[in-house]
Amino acid sequence: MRVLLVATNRESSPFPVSPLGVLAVAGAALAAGHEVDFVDCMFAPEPVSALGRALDARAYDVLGFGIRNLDNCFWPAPRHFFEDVRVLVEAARQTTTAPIVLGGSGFSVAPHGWLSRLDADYGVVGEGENAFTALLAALADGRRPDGIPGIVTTAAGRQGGGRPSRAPASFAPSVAALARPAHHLVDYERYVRRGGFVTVQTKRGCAFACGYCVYPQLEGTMYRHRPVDAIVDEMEAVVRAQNVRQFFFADSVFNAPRVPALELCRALTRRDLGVGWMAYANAAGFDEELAHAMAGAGCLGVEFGFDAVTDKMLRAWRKPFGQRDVARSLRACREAGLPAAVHLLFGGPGEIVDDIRESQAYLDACAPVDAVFASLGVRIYEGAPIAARARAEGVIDDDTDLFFPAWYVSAGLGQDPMRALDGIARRRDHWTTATDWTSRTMRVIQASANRFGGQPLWRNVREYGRRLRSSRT
Ligand code: B12
Ligand code: SF4
Repeated sequence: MRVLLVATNRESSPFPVSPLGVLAVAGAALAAGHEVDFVDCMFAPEPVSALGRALDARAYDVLGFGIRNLDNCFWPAPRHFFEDVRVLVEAARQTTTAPIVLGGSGFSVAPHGWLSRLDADYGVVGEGENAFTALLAALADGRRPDGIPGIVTTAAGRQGGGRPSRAPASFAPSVAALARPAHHLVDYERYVRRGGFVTVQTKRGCAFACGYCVYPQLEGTMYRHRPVDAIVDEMEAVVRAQNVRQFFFADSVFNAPRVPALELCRALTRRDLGVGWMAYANAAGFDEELAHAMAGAGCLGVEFGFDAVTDKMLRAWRKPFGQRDVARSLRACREAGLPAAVHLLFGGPGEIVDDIRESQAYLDACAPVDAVFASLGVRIYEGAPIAARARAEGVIDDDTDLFFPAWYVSAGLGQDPMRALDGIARRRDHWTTATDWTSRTMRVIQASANRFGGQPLWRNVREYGRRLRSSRT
């Protein structure tokens, strides 16, 4: 079959993210013997025209649209990506009668919301490799794609009326056998020049169940590891083909489980590809041995998604680590010379302003970090544990359409929680909040840091903070 895959994402904050999901599906379709063309909307001045040119050049049997983001999960300045996708799907509909398939993480968090609003034929919930190739095989044979795990149809989406309901995702029993993502379809140099990376996954799944998180829904709750050599081979192939050396491991949590992460670091050190990489980590089992192994393997900096650092809020979010693990992780980075940033998520169940103060005091007492990103407001997604709590508390009701953002912000943070958070965050140069990220000055700084700053982009946050704070006083 002739397949056109379109990566619809154009979000450039915090940097343009390369379309690993679509490349994974493209790799699987190529391996199954299909012809695949690709349109990357990220840097296209006119995405609809770019799509139109591809459709004019060739007739396709199937069109696949990759939807990475539903919205930007950002309470103080929410942005929804429905319109970006709608114009593309409508333009395609006017040009071709080929079946249209939607997929991607932004699709999978709200599949019925998308299918009830767009004139598409099928959606793939969860992993795309097996589901999409099975769908292609069925369409090629003229069979109805009934019973393929992960495939939802527009009719089902319409019945749902966009209302909260979940479709079961499909997960490959093993990711070791999946085809390699079709990295050759992307011009990585353009991403890297703007602060981006080549994205690679080392495993899928998260075995934890933190209160707001949908990652286990998207990737499953069982860890499925890729063989270490296959990961390093994949990176080496990209380095050889495109001479780019900046990588991001897009695992939900790089360091959990710990032993495969250590093994990967050792393999990277042995193979000495001259690459630099970043990853998201948490505090579970993060220690000096791992920090040293990561630094030796080319890690440029660790982003810790702690979300909380007080015992009370770590418990409230059901995080799989405690305060002592936080302190140990930060000390380990310090000792290994690894730059570290901490992400905190304020506004969780039962949180009060004193908890923000306590978080700051606790981090002050730990080994210093380069940056603290303090977010406020929790995006409520269907199926995440917080959705049930928000319903029970009357924040949302059974009819709330979570395709559009709804937020949980603890009432204990008062009438103006942003102001409360800013008041505390501004006492430290390396703490930043949405107020900084949305300021014009900061956006200009971000754009130029992405182009000229080197990685990690956040390593100069303390300096920017000092200047911003002094320019305000
Ligand atoms: C790593 C990551 C990041 C890193 C990216 C680093 C990098 N260089 O890639 C950082 C921290 C920068 C980041 C930023 C953001 N992210 Co993020 N990120 C992730 C994460 C953990 C993994 C994404 C990934 O690459 N997965 C690996 C690939 C292989 O999986 P995949 O993309 O899902 O693709 C599979 C399927 O979806 C499907 N598929 C994909 N495309 C297609 C196309 C077709 C046609 C078909 C049929 C199937 C299909 O098949 C693929 C293979 O199985 C996910 C959470 C998760 N666990 O999925 C969130 C996630 C994708 N991010 C999300 C969001 C919102 C963002 C931000 C907008 C804001 C934020 N809060 O950080 C920014 C946007 C950045 C941008 N410019 O677009 C959301 C998206 C959904 C939503 N809620 O809107 C997720 C799901 C997390 C969440 N909160 O729910 N992110
Ligand atoms: S927040 Fe992190 S550790 Fe917790 S469930 Fe989500 S991905 Fe897993």
